[in-house]
Amino acid sequence: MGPPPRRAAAAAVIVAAAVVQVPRIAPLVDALARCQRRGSALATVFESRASALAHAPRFYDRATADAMFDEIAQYAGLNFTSYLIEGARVRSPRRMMWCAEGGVGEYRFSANHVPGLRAHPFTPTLRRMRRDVERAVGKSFNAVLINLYADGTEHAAWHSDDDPWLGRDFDVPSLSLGAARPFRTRRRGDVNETSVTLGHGSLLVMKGAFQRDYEHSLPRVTGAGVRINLTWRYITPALRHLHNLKPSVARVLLHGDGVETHTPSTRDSRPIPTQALGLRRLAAGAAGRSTCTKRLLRRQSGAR
Ligand SMILES: O=C(O)CCC(=O)C(=O)O
Ligand SMILES: [Mn+2]
Repeated sequence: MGPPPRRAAAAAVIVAAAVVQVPRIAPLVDALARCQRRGSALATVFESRASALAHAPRFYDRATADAMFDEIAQYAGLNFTSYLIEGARVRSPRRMMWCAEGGVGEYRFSANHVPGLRAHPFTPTLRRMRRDVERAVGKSFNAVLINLYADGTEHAAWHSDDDPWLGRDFDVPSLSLGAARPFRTRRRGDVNETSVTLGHGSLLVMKGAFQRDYEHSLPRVTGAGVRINLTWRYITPALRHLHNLKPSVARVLLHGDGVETHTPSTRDSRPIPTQALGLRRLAAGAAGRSTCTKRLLRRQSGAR
């Protein structure tokens, strides 16, 4: 026995209405999916002349980012590196590991970065991340610098990724996993800063002339947990031999005279407390110098 005729007629009307509504529901479903994916695509933070910063706060979903964090945090190659500054060995303010392929060898930030970071092969997880980053950015990358910050005291001092072997203008994608930390940028010689919070699974891209026009840093914070960051780079094959030259020297070789050099801003010339140098001294040697001089020495050494 079926439903009474009046109820059957009402059900037919409801079904017909639902069918008619399908085309109207489809955009709503799309919008919902977009909401869920929101943050997975790169959006511009700022653009200025030939430089830009773009950010995707949720490039990887939580579960994917968790699995990547758990694996990478175990990499045995993640260790402190050190710089020779006026005879003193100075430890880096975070652990690092350099992975490269296609014949790219060790990485030295500068002539003082001895012995530098030896090149490790890409793991399957790093290959997968590189593929995802390459798709999002539309460029190829043959190396990645992994940083591990054990807590909020570990940090990255103001610097630019202006290593000569990267060429002139290029994109540097930066993937973050673990504790969220503020990432600061400022135009060279300027005191105004822009800060972006880099959270678990986020992707930031420093684009174009960013490394020539801007500096960036990851300041100390209180109470942060472990954070991992991966900056992807493309080492230009013809420029491989330039990796261990100081930027000022290499710029002259690369671009000739007249190109801006990496001079400290007015803000950097102000004396700052020793602990703000961002590096732990392992040997005596610079104790008698002013904090300003120490800061300049560190910058000239390429330490970061
Ligand atoms: O950890 C970060 O977000 C920045 C790291 C960085 O600037 C670098 O490795 O050159
Ligand atoms: Mn950097």
